[in-house]
Amino acid sequence: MKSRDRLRIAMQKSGRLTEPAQELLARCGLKFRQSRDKLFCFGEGEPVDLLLVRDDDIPGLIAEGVCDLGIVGRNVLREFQLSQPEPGEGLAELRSLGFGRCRLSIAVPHEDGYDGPAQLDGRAIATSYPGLLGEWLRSHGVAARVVYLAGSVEIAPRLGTADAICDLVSSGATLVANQLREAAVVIESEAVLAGRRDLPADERGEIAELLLRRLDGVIQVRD
Ligand code: PRT
Ligand code: ZN
Repeated sequence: MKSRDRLRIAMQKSGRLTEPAQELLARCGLKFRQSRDKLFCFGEGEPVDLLLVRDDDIPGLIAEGVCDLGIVGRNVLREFQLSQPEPGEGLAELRSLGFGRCRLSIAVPHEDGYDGPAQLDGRAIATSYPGLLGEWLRSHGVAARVVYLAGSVEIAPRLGTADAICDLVSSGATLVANQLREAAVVIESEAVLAGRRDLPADERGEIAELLLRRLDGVIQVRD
C-alpha cells in the first residue's frame, strides 16, 4: 500500500455519533474543508483528514490501513474484534469519549419475566451482535440459538422468529413500545477512539500522539 504522510480519521457520515464527533475534533483544534461528495474532508492546518463512512465499516477501514484512527461505538469495535481470528490483536480502544452512551442488553417479552440466565437455555435470541452475545452466553454457561438479524431486531419475538432479543438500549422506550423488558446487560457502550495497537512509526504516529494529548486535555476539561 502507498504510504501516506497525513493522518486519516474515520467517523460516521450521518447518525448519532456524527455531531458529537465533529464537535470533539473541533475542540481538539482540527478544521476541515468538506469535499463536494462529502466522503472525504481535507484538514486545514494540521495534516489530518476525515473519511465519512457508515459506522459498521470503521473498524475494517482501520484494520486494512485505509484509516489510522476511528470514532465508533464500543459495541461495533468489540463485535469486529470478536469476528477476527485473533480478537486480542490488531485493533484497540485507545480512549473512551463520553458520548453515544448505551448498552447492549438481552430483553425478553414483558409477560415472561426474568429469573436469570438459565431461563435462556434452549431459546432463540435475535441480534445484530452475534459475537458479543455468543461471548456472554458462553461465559454464563447458556446454550441458546443465536438468530442473526441486520435490523428491526425488536420485533423478532412478536414475529415468532425468536424468544428474546439482544440489542442496543438507551432510554428503553423502544423495548417498552415492543412489550419487552430488559433482562441482562451484555456490555456498556459509548463512542471510543479506535486505532491499531501500534501507531504508525512515521510522521503519522507523531501526529496521532499529538492528537491524543489534545484529546486528553479536552476530555479532562469536560469531566
Ligand atoms: O448508517 P450507519 O450504519 O452509520 O448508522 P447506524 O444506524 O448503524 O448507527 P446509529 O447512528 O443508530 O448508532 C451509532 C452508534 O450510536 C451505535 O453503534 C451505538 O454505539 C450508539 N448508540 C447510542 C445507539 C443508541 N444510543 C441507541 N439508542 N445506537 C442505537 N440505538 C437504538 C436502539 O437500538 C433503539 O432501537 O436506538 C433505538 C432507540 O433507543 P431507546 O432505548 O432510547 O428507545
Ligand atoms: Zn451502522
